[in-house]
Amino acid sequence: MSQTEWVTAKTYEDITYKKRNGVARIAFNRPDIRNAFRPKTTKELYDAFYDAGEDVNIGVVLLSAEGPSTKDGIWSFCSGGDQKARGHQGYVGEDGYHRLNILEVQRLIRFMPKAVIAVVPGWAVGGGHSLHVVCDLTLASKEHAIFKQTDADVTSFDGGYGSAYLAKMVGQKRAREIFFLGRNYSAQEAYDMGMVNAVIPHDDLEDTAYEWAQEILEKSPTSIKMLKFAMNLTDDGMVGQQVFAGEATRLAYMTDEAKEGRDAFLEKRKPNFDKKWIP
Ligand code: S0N
Repeated sequence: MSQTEWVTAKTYEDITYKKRNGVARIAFNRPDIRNAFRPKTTKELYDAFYDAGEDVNIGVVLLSAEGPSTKDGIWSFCSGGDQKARGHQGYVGEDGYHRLNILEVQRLIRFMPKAVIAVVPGWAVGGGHSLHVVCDLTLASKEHAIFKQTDADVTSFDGGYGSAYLAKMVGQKRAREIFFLGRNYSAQEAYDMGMVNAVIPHDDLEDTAYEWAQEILEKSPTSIKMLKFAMNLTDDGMVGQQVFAGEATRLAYMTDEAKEGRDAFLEKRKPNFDKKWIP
């Protein structure tokens, strides 16, 4: 059934989660504090991303943000770790333990067999900047998106994808400038550096993201999945190989050879593979 409107998939406190025609939209919903994330937020993000990854009717995920702030009308994507929730060992959850589980969310986005698009309506700062970096594509509001890395201001730094992978994206000199100086960059400047795919008039941002998602949905799902994993592989070491190779194994399961291997074991006989070594 074709859904013409977004339908709430699950209700959370710190995020919203909706689905529409093969697209999932997960959005930060703490606009009054620039969509900073606390452990509760990352737990909810993990839950929603996991659901979107498992849902066979979903092919593309948008990571966006609700807004603007009711206090001052300013838009934000995400301002990273909630500094008010930060203790001396990490970010303190409701159970009193310190965590840094935004990295688990990053890995879910990175290894999800579906395209994830960051939809940036305003500030993308600190860990929020890192999240856009780890997404497959980024679309940014022409008027309101600002990219900034404050990790070195608050001694809460992302030495993984947020910095090292960013350097592969924009080059070493630029990445070091972004982190060492912590300046503001407009959507156009971020586009010129190669970390944004398109600069979109603010009022068209969400519709454009949905349209990009629909274009991707017209492609072969297996191709999108394998291409994402192939492009990840060289930067992800053995884990990248594991993810890519796992899909190769799954494709091999679909061959007559695999069927014969399984059946021979179950029937307690020697397998009779077709002896053609196709180059
Ligand atoms: C976003 C900024 C630049 C916006 O400035 P602006 O527009 O002047 O607004 P403010 O007046 O500063 O803020 C409005 C209200 O929002 C609160 N607020 C903003 N950001 C946060 C935040 N991150 N945490 C808590 N509250 C926040 C303000 O306090 C203010 O509230 P009121 O009105 O009540 O005073 C500007 O706000 C800014 O610079 N924010 C801080 C950005 C920041 O330093 N973030 C943390 C950076 N580090 C990380 O995120 C890394 C975290 C992490 O998890 C990690 C660690 C290791 C490895 C990987 C990661 C990872 O990145 O994932």
